[in-house]
Amino acid sequence: MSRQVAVYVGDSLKRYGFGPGHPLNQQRLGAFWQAMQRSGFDQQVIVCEPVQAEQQIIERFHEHDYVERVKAQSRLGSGFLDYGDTPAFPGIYEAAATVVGCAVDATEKILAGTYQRAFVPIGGLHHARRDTAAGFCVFNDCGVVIETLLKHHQLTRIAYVDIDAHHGDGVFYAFEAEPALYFADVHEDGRYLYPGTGSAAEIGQGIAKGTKLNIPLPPYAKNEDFKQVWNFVENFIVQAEPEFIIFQCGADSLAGDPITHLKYTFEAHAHAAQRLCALADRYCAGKILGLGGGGYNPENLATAWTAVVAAFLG
Ligand code: ZLS
Ligand code: ZN
Repeated sequence: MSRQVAVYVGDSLKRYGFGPGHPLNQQRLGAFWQAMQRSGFDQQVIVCEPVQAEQQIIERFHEHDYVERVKAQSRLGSGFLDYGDTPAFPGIYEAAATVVGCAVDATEKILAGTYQRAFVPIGGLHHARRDTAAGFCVFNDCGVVIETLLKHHQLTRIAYVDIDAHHGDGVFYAFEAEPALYFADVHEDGRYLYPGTGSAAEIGQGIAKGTKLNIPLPPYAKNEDFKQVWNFVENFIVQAEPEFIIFQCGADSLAGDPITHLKYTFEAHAHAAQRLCALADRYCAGKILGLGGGGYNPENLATAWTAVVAAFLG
């Protein structure tokens, strides 16, 4: 089996962006790839051309009527898909479907053994719900990947680890009662930050009680605070014994992000990625999918995501 790492980059993925005045703009992919080139890692990874997901794949997670609504707004090219964070633009359907396409393609190839690990920089759109967009997220690629692993590959133990500053509410509430999804999320608490959910008391519903771990940190938390709680995440993954790990590594938890208040450095991301790779090697033959998530300071996202790819390379 090859130990190679795939990274998805290309213009069709770059199109997922809301314009120059928006935190989630089209400059982000370029900032990441430039850092990859500066460090020479671009030569060590398999560069994958982005692919657009078929509608039926998106509908593994999303409701048909919602997907049709995104298509209609995409043709119109104006208005909002939520309450003011997620503006429609012409071609937004194709751009959002491409994020899903890359995440699902990566998942299938990891499962097939084509490569062991993959990173999708614009993926990790963890706020979208089955029936609506939310917080810059049109289609929830994480949710589509989880449904794919559950329903199409019959996995029974999947780990989803999310270190974006914002709570992964779209993933959490969609799978709150699903015992096969072991969900761990370290995020800034909701006192000043969207979406305001993810208290430590939210541990899952019904038979899924205990399969969810939410760790809210106070604003201004640093690397040391992160590393301290990371031990809980690690113990949680160890007892889950996952068959596949999904890592949403949002870089908006670094100091200098314009819309959050956490104060990590890229070392938090490097630490999490290294430790998750070791767990992936132990439990799931190395199978780990990295999804970029947020990050609205270009230098931060470039260093944090490059550190994740470096850890994936070993
Ligand atoms: O996790 O805080 C909010 C919600 C609002 C305030 C902003 N207005 C526009 C809508 C209502 C309460 N939303 C957050 C969403 C954060 C999404 C993070 C995504 C992720 O990192 C995963 C990819 C928010 N924070 C900051 C903004 N929105 C925001 C800042 C500046 C602007 C410009 C463009 C748009 C409107 C003006 C906008 C949003
Ligand atoms: Zn975020």
